[in-house]
Amino acid sequence: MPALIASRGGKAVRMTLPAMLLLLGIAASPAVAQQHTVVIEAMQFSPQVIEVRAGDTITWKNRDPFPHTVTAQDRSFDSGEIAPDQGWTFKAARKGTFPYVCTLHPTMKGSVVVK
Ligand SMILES: [Cu+2]
Repeated sequence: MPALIASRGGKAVRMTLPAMLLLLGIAASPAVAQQHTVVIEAMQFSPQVIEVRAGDTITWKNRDPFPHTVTAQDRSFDSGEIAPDQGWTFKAARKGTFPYVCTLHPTMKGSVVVK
């Protein structure tokens, strides 16, 4: 059953009820912060590029038998040494693209994209 929800310039906009509920649901629910995981294994960050929304958290988990770091090139975040089987969590607040490296193994590179 179509429902009249708006009238603009004398022209009615009609939507089906399911479409209206979908639209209201999207409008009413603020973006829920999500939790992401980057695995560090075999000297690699996986995924190498992670795309998140501002407010999301990212946890890096070190599965190698030696420490690594997650250090932004602009130093906006720095885990310090993450011991084997340990993790480090960072909340992405600022939008942008943040390349990072492991300072102990500079060939290890990754990137956080915050939208
Ligand atoms: Cu490393």
